[in-house]
Amino acid sequence: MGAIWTKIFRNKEVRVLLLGLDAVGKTTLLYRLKLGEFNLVIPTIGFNVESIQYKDINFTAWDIGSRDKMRPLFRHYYKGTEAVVIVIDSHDKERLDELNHDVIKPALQAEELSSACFLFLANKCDMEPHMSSEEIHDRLGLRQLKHTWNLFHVSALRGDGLTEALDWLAFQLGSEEIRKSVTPESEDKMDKALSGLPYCSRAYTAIKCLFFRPTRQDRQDEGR
Ligand SMILES: Nc1nc2c(ncn2[C@@H]2O[C@H](COP(=O)(O)OP(=O)(O)OP(=O)(O)O)[C@@H](O)[C@H]2O)c(=O)[nH]1
Ligand SMILES: [Mg+2]
Repeated sequence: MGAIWTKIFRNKEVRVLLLGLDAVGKTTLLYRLKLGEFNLVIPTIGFNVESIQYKDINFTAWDIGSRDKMRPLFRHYYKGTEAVVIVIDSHDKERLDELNHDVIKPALQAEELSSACFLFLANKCDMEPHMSSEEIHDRLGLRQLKHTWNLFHVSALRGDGLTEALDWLAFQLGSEEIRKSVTPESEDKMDKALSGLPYCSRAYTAIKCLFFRPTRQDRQDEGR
């Protein structure tokens, strides 16, 4: 009964766009999230769309094929989108400017995406060498963004980093389940994680601030 209740009354439907250059791992990511496993994929002609349940959020995820000729068509998918996931090949420095010009800038400037949040996934972090968070921030000018955003290192192939990234996204999209799951114990655990993981500490700090502020407020409210 509890599960049915959650499904009918509490699930929030959210449209998510997966964007990036070709061969960066968008389809691999989509099927990793949908099926929980790695599937061999071929370059996408057109798009793939899948419904992905994560906690109390139901994502309708659109993965758009990204060969050159497809890129001017991205804007036709913007309408109604609440979150944009920009997939970056963190192993490929050479194409960051192309990504910025063809994918990121048009999306950031689009009126339809003005209130969408942006999740940047530095994919293929299982491959060495890969770019650091600092380098990606600097090259893409992320600190100047007016949109809500965050950056996580992930591997769609192995699944690394995806839970943290999805938790952040679901939290931004109003997941009550994530908000309620934060406890003082998990806060302590996060503090320990922060000291042990230098390269993604910025992302963890952001999650920590975002996650814990409302919960602390809740506790204060309860004490009044
Ligand atoms: N090592 C590694 N390879 C990955 C990862 N994610 C995807 N790949 C590989 O990258 C290649 C391209 O992946 P796709 O998922 O087809 O890329 P795409 O972004 O959907 O590409 P288009 O459909 O052409 O737009 C495939 O050979 C994947 O196996 C990852 O995290 N690590
Ligand atoms: Mg694809």
